[in-house]
Amino acid sequence: MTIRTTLRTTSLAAAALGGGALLALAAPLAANAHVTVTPSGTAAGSYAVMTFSVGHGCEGSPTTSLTFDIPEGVESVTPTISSTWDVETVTEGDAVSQVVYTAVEPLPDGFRDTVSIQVRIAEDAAGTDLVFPVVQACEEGETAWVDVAAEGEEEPATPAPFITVTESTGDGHSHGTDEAADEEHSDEEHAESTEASEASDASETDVLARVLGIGGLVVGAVGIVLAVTARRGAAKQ
Ligand SMILES: [Cu+2]
Repeated sequence: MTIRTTLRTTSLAAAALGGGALLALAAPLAANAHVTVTPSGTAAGSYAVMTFSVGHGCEGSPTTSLTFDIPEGVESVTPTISSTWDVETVTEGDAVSQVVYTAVEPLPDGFRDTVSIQVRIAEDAAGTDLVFPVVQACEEGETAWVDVAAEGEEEPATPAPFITVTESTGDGHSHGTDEAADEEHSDEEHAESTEASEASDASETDVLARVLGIGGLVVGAVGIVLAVTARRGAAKQ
């Protein structure tokens, strides 16, 4: 999937202008198809809904299950029931250590779906990253979205979704913003949740628009030069 996206992006951009700025465009477009998380909130000591999006299969093979590891810093786990996934939890002692979503029907490559887990973010987790490693199993093969980039490093090929916990708002039993959860798929929210690791859809669109705009200017300039040349040619005769 990643390869296919990259090729398509490259040919699109190449058709538009050809040449240099293309690699810069191709990378973030491919990155957006990973398993990503959109949190309804990130405040320490609050309840928040983590909505995970799966945007493609395993190299073309349909997705059959998603197994999430629940990190330290999460104090309660309440998976959201889904009509397209069966859900079960794995506990270690009192705590939920894993949440397993199994597709009712395998999710075909090229289609996206989401699963949501409500968590309580620990009061003392402010300033830390909560990383949710997830193994995507497919009819053929699997992809382990478990890698974490060290500070200043480039994003790994298969990054684990994560959020950065913000300061407590002081409201110890806040259930977060349910309205925000309902709007979880707006571009704006997607941008917020993925800003640490990925370029947003919006900024890609901007970049693409700008590149196409520049391409248009170049084509326009070439047109003028040709016109001038033609007229000079005509004048000489
Ligand atoms: Cu991807």
